Amino acid sequence: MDETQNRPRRFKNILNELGHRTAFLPRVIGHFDLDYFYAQVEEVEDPSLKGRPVLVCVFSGRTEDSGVVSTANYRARDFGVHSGMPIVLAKKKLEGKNPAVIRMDHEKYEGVSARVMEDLEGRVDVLEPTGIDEAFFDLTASTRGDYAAARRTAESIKESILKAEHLTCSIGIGRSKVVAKLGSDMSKPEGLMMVTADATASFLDPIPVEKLYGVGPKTASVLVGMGIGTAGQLAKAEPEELQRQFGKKFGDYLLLASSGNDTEPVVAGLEPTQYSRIVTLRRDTSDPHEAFAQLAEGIEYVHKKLKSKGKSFRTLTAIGIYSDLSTKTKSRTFETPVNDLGTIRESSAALFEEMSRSAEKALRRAGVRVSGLSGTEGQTSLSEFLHQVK
Ligand code: TTP
Ligand code: CA
Repeated sequence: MDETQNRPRRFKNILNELGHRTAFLPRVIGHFDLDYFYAQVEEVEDPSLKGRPVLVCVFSGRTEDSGVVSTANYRARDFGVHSGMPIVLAKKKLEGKNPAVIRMDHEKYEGVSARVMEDLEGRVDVLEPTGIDEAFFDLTASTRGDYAAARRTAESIKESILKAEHLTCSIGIGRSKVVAKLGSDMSKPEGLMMVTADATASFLDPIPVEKLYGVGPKTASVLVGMGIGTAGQLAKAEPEELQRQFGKKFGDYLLLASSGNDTEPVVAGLEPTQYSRIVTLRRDTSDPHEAFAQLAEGIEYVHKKLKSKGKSFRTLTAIGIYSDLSTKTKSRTFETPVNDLGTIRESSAALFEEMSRSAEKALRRAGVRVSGLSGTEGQTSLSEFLHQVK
């Protein structure tokens, strides 16, 4: 068994303390990403779905089929279905293919995500979750810069997640975050791609610029307009020209990223993917207004949290826990991120109103949750900055 498996926490702490001694080692950075996450979780729960196209959807509730596909399994993607596609269109593409159309259950995926991240955290030197199903990690210290050892750790991660959750994932390993992320993207699904330091330049050379972490469609089209279509061409661009076009910070980043020399460290910390508050009502009630009035503080708490972290959200969820302790939720997803108090208040009031129409029992507790967070202001790191431009 290799030494990085099930490493005791004490050993890990010592490794972290020795972090500064890794400065002379070649960096070993990984990127972890679960395959077709929501849909795969549903397949695991209901094995009869295997082999069928699976759509996990957010229903808007206007008509039976109004809403969008949140994610689709690969079988469905083969027929041109993708995230964000209207359900009606996805169903049309899958006519006669016996698709399974499943309502998104965010709570369930958050639970799986938390367990996966905890497992990962114990197997790497530093873990930086960047979304519900993905994370960067650093293995420089524990592997002492050895890519063969890194491969063994990556394999043990894959095995562990498969055994514990029956989920497949893809992992990329390289000397920078950009290279690691490309590795997991390009090896999907069930992939493992290692790009050693020596192979980095030839690996990056033909990569289209829009595939680079942090390069969104807008940046890519400006670059293409400048005659720069590949990472190889970008690496040879004039620094001043890039700075003029994109500003110093992002211009310099583009140059480093395209040569696999981006230096941003993997920063530990579980970024919360949601904020929520649930309050116990003074008495059980079936009146949504009475319940909602008591949630005012909870809503203010969530709003304050968003403001202090400089975050916006896309999904708002009203949570009702009834006198028999059953739970019901109702969500609304906004097209663009929002974070103002008025929107949270009005939308959650509407969701509670809607929820009360179909509830038979009295409410005991009421809550609100915001998720699908993205940075808005006061960015402190390049990752957050990139998260925005992506
Ligand atoms: P992704 O990692 O982008 O996608 P994925 O895991 O479904 O597929 P892949 O195998 O290509 O990694 O997103 C993770 C989850 O986030 C996804 O399962 C559902 C959710 N999601 C949305 O709800 N809406 C979206 O537009 C996207 C892209 C993802
Ligand atoms: Ca994924």
